[in-house]
Amino acid sequence: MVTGGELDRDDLLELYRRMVLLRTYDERSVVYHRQGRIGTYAIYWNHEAIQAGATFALTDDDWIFPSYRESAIGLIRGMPAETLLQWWRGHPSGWWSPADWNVGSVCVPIATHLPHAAGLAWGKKLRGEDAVAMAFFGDGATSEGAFHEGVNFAAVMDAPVVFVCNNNGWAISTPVAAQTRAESLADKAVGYGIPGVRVDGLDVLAVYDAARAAVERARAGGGPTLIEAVHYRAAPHATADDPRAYIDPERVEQERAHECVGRFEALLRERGLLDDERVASTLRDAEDLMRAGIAAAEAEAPPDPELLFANAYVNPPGNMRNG
Ligand SMILES: Cc1ncc(C[n+]2csc(CCOP(=O)(O)OP(=O)(O)O)c2C)c(N)n1
Ligand SMILES: [Mg+2]
Repeated sequence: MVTGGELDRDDLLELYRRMVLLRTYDERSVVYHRQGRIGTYAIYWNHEAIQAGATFALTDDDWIFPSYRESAIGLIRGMPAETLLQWWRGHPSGWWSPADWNVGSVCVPIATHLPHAAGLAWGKKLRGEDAVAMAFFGDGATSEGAFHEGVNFAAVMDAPVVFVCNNNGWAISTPVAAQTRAESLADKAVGYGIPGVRVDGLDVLAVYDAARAAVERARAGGGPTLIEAVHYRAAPHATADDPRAYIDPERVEQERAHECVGRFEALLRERGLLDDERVASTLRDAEDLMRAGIAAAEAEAPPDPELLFANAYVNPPGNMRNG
């Protein structure tokens, strides 16, 4: 299905640029990890259509609440690559102030950022501001108490939140069929009295359309929406995972063959909006940004180990004091 009807040429090319930027960041990060230049990294290869498509429906005043799977989402707001890389290097300069970018801290504890999104959105509403919060989480997150608390609270308060569930079929090694008896994760919306929408998570324009409708509804006072973006995890859960122990490699190969960036690129070529030259220059720009980002991250002075204890103890125990 080709949608995104109201997007003009510049919008479509910007959306493509963001997808390529996200893809390049992800692929380079896996290399940097193997080179020992960043720590364990959560790969999001083939999740770019969800991340770029959903956030394309936001304005810069709207807030984004990422999980570790959307760790680089700040790129689409112009956040420096070195900041994001430093996060994975465990360097304190990787912790940005959420208010600087309207991007919440990367949440590793599953679903814990959903109540944050609900609270922020409710607060905005109480203040008469029309900002929307968009929270990203996985299929596994829908089994967590914080999912229930966040979605229920947002629904009851008509808080302007868009809940974007990336259903990639797996919570590490737990398949979605072992996660829930619900036929679809979007069905869970019924229990909260809010709309639930299911989209193809590899179709960036379908994701955008669903997000745009949800954002409009939220901004108009209609409350939250749950979007389930369905796809299939086409890479390991993270660099520390070996999925050969539990996944069918042939299925993964099939998924990789119709990955989302190439799919959008083909559509734009068909529409005469993209040619080889622009494809190459878009990729080159993204690679340059990453090269500069890792160089800047590595040029930074190592953090002071004392920082580990700052704000943790009024009186550090004896075994944590120097000498
Ligand atoms: C509260 C909590 N429990 C367990 C974990 C360990 N853990 C890390 S990732 C993950 C799977 C999450 O799967 P899903 O929500 O589908 O997101 P995906 O990684 O597939 O994007 C788990 C259980 C965690 N980070 N936080
Ligand atoms: Mg998952």
